[in-house]
Amino acid sequence: MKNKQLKLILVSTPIGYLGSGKGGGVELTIISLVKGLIFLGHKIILIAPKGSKLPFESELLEIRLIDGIDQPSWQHQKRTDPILIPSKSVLPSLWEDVIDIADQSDAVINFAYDWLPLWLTKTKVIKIFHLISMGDESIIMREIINEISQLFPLQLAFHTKIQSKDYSLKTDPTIVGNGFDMENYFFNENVNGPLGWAGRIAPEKGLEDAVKVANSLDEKLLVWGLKEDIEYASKIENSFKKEIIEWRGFLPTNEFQEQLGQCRALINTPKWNEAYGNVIVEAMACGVPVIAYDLGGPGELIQDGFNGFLVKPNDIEGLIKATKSISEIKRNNCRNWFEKNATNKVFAERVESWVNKGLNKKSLQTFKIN
Ligand code: HBI
Repeated sequence: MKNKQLKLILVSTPIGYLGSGKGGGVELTIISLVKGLIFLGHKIILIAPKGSKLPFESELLEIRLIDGIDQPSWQHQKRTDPILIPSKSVLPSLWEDVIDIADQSDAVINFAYDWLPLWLTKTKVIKIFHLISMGDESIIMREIINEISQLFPLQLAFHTKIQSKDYSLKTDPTIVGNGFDMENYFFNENVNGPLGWAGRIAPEKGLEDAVKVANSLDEKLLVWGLKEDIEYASKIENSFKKEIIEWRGFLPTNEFQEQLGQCRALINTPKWNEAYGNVIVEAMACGVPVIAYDLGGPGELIQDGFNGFLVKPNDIEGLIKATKSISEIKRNNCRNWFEKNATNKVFAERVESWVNKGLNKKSLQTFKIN
């Protein structure tokens, strides 16, 4: 093992158990990172809501399940909303468990986009590293993230630079990207497949734009993802000829990647500052080029003309034009980009160096005091 073994506590999102799909991209991030950190030889304690399960076991992994009511999602609250902690909330219970066992660990990594764990950092009771999983969705979250950035700059990380720019931080935060288990994705060289779209079915994901592209090319669109906003989904369906959308549902990774790999392109249409864009990397891992609005994470992951095309946000004509030229993209470029930048091993190495830098800073401080 390259570096000293770390004992790390990873704390999951409180908006649904791991495997429910309610945590969106964070679920995949946590599962991939745990596997990557274990591959590097580190000891992991994962604290997550009851019902959480991982698709693998390891003697280096302990999972602690905590009961409680889901936290309301910031994606469905207003920017000006106060912090809401429902009674019997799982959020404080998760962090009470962390506090109970924190002395057995070198560091804690928080994946929740919530005020409580960020505020806890200020008490210095435990050393918490935060991987922020969204753009700026709430005023009170923006304030506490800015505070932590000033007080504990080495303990804050984002998936992409463009996501971190949302917060106009005074100090440059650590950017760790994201990563997915290479063994779960198989390269598919088929260039004549259908068009695909994947993500939580909700307004901020802009599915209607991709359907307009399929409609104008008079072909179907395969759609994967949790139907989070039912009336949004049916509103789209009712404004087009029924047969355009082929709903494939929220599938486990192995089935999802097998189907996704058959597409000649994935169309990605974020209407918000997407922090990263997991599905974009999953598509590339299968050799599927991505056509995406140049907004948020996708704008940083896609190299226009190399592993996909970037289009001005909301430019449907631009999406259609790019779709017609997608055969210019070599599918190998997509897979190679993934192997170099976004496997869970590469991601785990970036997280490992982020945490080590933060921990060494502490020893540096004690050294100074002595
Ligand atoms: N809302 N309160 C809260 N906490 C989270 O951790 C959270 C969320 N909304 C969405 C979300 N996490 C994830 O789906 C995204 O960060 C990807």
